[in-house]
Amino acid sequence: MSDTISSMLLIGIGGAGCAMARNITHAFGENLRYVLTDTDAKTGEYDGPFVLIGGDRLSGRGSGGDVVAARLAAEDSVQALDDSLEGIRLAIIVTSLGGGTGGGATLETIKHLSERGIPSCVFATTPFAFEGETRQRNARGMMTLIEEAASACFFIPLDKVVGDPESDMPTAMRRAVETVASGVTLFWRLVEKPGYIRLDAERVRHLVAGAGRGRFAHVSAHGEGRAAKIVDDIRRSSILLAGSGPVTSILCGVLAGDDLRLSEIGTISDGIRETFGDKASFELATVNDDLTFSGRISVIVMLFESTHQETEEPKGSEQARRRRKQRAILSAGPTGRGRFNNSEPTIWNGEDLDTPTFLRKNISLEF
Ligand SMILES: Nc1nc2c(ncn2[C@@H]2O[C@H](COP(=O)(O)OP(=O)(O)OP(=O)(O)O)[C@@H](O)[C@H]2O)c(=O)[nH]1
Ligand SMILES: [Mg+2]
Repeated sequence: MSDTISSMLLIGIGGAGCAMARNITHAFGENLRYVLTDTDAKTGEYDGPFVLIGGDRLSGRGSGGDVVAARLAAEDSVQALDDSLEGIRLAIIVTSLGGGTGGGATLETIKHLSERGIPSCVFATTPFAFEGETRQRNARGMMTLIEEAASACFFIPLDKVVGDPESDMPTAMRRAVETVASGVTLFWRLVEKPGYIRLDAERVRHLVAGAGRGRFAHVSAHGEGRAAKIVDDIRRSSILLAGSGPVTSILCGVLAGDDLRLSEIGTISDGIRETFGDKASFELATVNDDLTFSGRISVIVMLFESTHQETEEPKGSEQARRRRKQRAILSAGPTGRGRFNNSEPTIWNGEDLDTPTFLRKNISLEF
């Protein structure tokens, strides 16, 4: 265990989100700062720190899939998280979109943390196709809002995590929780465990600031040619390949025992850069832990497409809001009169009516 108190907090939100968070704390196996939060009191029946949200409103029965009720519930009681925030510089939120609490309470939690200067990095699963359109729509709506509020977010489609359509439902659900949880556990190890190329919570805080929506996957291999196998899996990963624009920054974490060879690190980092573009900024971190990884290499990959703004300014903060407002005014301003450039302006009562109303009246648009 690291000898300093961690400045990273894991927050599980909603039924499935808390199940993932519990899985991560067990897999990590040592002290990991975490808190679980749900509108459903049953989630708190397990060991560990738990905050019931919306007790007065929802009486501990869950939101019944109602995102708005969950948002209001979280608004009422999100302050109860403050006891867990002492010394915290970065929050890692795990949740599942599709129900009410995972979406609604996550958004309010991100905003609350942001007001306290704590950036959030969110790992959220999106529903299986078989769950139906209502849950899919619920999830899609919240993805946009979470992306806007969080420093960085990764949406992980459950269908792609499980892969095998022949899985029965309990197996698929269990495998999904385990897969997402093991990825986040590896990320946690990368930050909290010593390695030759270190990544600490402060560096991650810097990296995720303003990073926006990213893609996240992890792969493992052992035996002869393990580094090449990892590159093969990464090249075939449907989650990593599902981007809409060029990758601008890459974080690659390599976790292995002391038998990790330099040539293997080279194979993995070259393979990733060749696959996702060698113009992207590339950050590598390693963990050498013989007990956990002997004979095996695990790699986590985070890809971002946004123009990376390394800013210490949490997205929901007052400065960030002011800056966005300013940007909105600047970017929405007229750039010329286009094809009407040579025509007479329409002046009425001393005002140029060709200028958009919001600019004439000096109304700022809040994006
Ligand atoms: N992997 C896995 N996913 C689950 C499980 N239960 C639910 N989910 C997923 O998580 C999404 C959200 O479901 P819940 O966690 O039950 O919902 P909630 O966030 O607690 O919200 P409410 O109960 O509606 O207040 C679902 O749409 C599923 O995609 C589970 O046991 N395993
Ligand atoms: Mg629930």
